[in-house]
Amino acid sequence: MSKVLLINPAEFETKYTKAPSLNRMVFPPLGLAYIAAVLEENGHKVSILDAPPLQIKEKQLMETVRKTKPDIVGIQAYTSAIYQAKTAAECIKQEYPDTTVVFGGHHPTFMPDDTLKMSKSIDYLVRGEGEYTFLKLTEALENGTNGKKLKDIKGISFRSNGAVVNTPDADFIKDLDALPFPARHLLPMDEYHYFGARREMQSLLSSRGCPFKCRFCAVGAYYKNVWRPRSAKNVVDEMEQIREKFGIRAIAVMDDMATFSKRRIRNICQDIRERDLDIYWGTVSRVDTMDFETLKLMAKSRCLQVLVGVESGSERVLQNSHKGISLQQIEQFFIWCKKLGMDTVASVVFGLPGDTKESLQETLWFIKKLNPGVAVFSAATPYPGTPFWDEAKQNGWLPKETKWSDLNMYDPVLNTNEITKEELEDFIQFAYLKFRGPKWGMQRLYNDFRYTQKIHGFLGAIRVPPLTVRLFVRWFREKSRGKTFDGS
Ligand code: B12
Ligand code: SF4
Repeated sequence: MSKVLLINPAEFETKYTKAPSLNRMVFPPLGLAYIAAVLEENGHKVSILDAPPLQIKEKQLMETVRKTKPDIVGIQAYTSAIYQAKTAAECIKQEYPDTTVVFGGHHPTFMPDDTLKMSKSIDYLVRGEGEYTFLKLTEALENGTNGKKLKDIKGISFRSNGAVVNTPDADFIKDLDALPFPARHLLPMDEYHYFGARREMQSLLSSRGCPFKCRFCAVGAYYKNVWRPRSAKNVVDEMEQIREKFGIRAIAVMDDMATFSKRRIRNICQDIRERDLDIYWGTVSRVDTMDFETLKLMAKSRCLQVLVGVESGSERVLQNSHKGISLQQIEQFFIWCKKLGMDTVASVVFGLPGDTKESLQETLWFIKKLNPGVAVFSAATPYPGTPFWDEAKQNGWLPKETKWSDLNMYDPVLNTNEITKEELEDFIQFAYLKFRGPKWGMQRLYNDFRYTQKIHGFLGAIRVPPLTVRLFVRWFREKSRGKTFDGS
C-alpha cells in the first residue's frame, strides 16, 4: 500500500486572475479524482489537495505534505500553471528528497523532454489518460523499480543515464463505464461554483475526447480525435450519487463533446425524468450536433444552461480554424435555446489565425446579436500539441520572451501580421465594455437569481444579488476609469 498525495497546484497569476470576476468558474479536478478512485480501489491511501479554490500557494501546500507524508506525489500540470507545479515539486523535494514526484496532464504529455529538463525535482511524467498508467507506476515503485520494469509501462517518461526515456503511448481506457466514479469524498466539496454567484455545483464527464479537429484545440490531439462515451445509465447513476450522497443539485456536464450522439443525450434526459432526479444541469454543445427536439428534451429534464463554442463571428475565420460550423447554424442554435428558455454561454476566441481588426469587430457585433446570457472572451492561445501551435511557431508569431505562464487565454500572446498582442488586449477590453451594460447587468442578475432560486430555494437565492451587484458596481467603476477589471 502506497501513500499518495495528488495536487492541483495554485493557479497561474495574471492581473486578470487577481481581480474578482463575474465569469470565474471553480470546477473540481476530476482527472485527479478519477486517479484517486482507481488507486483507492486498489488499496492505496490517497489524499487530494485542490489548491486553487482553497487559495493555497505553492509554499503553503507543504502543510498538507507534512501532514500526509506521502510516498508519491502526483501533480496536475497545465501549461499555464507549469511554474506553480514546478515550485511545488521543488518545495516537496527539498524537505522530502525520498518522495517520488510525478507530473501528469496536458503540458507533460505534449512537452515531455522540456518538462523533465525544467527541474530535477520531477521524477516521472504520466502522459495522456492517467488512471491505470499511474496505478502501474505506483505499484512498480512500491515493488522496487529497475529500469526494465519502468520501460514496460506505457505512457510514462523519466530520466535514465542523463537522457529522457519516453515509453510508447498508453492505450485509451476502452470501457469508461468500468471506471469508479471520481473520489469526490476527497475534494473540498463546498468550494465549487460558477459564474460569480455562489452555487454549490459539481461537474462530471459523460464522455472523453472529440472527433472534430479545430486547429486551436488541445483536446483533439490529447485524445487522438477519438470520442468515447459512457452509457446513459452510468452517467445518470453518477448524477444520482452527486445528489444523494453529496446533496448537490447543480451539475455541469463538462465534456469536450457531450452532445456528439443525440441518441445518447436523449437517453440521459429520459433517464433523469424517469428517475425523477431532483437536479438541474448544464452542458457544453456544438451547434451542429443538436436539433430542436433534442434540446427540448434537455430543457424538459431541467438542463438550464448550454455553453457553446461560437469562437468567431467571421465565416472566414471559422473555416480557417477548421471549426466546421456556419454562422447560420450558430444563430439557429441560439434562437432554439431562447425559445426553450435555456440560458446560453457563448465562448468566443479573439485573434485566431486570419483574424483582422475588421473580423474582430464582426465577431463582436455577431455576439451582441446572439445576445447570450454570458459571453466568455478569450485570447487565441496556441497550446503545444495543436496545429495552431505549429502554425504560430512556423510563422514566428510567438515573441521569444513568451513564458509558458503567458499561455493562459487571458493575456494575448501572438503578434500576427494583422494584429499585435497589445492591440488584441485593447480589443478584448473594449469588447467586454461593449457587451456589458446596465441592461446586461439586470438580465444577469435576474438569471442568477432565477437559477439559484430553483436550485437552493428563495433563501439560497437572496445571497445572489449582493455578490452580483458588488461585482457589477466594481466593473462599472473600472469602466468609468477607462479600463476593465475582468478579462475573463
Ligand atoms: C473542466 C476544465 C477546466 C476547469 C477545471 C480544471 C481542473 N481543475 O481540472 C477550469 C474551468 C477551472 C479550467 C481552467 C483552465 N483551463 Co481547462 N479545461 C477543462 C476541460 C474542459 C476538462 C478537464 C477535465 O476535467 N477533464 C477530464 C479528466 C478526466 O481529464 P484530465 O483533467 O485531463 O485528467 C486526466 C489526464 O489528463 C491525466 N492527468 C491530469 N492531471 C494529472 C496528474 C497526474 C499526477 C497524473 C498521473 C495524470 C494526470 O489523467 C487524468 C485522468 O485520465 C479541459 C478539456 C479537456 N478535455 O481536457 C480544459 C483544458 C484542460 N483547460 C485548458 C486551459 C487552457 C485552462 C485555463 C488556462 C483556462 C483559463 N484561462 O482559465 C485554466 C487553467 C487552470 C489552472 N489551474 O491553471 C486547456 C489546457 C491546455 C494546456 N496545454 O494546458 C484544456 C485542454 C482546454 C483547451 N483549451 O484545449 N479548466
Ligand atoms: S473546440 Fe470543441 S469541437 Fe473543436 S476539437 Fe475542441 S472539443 Fe472538439
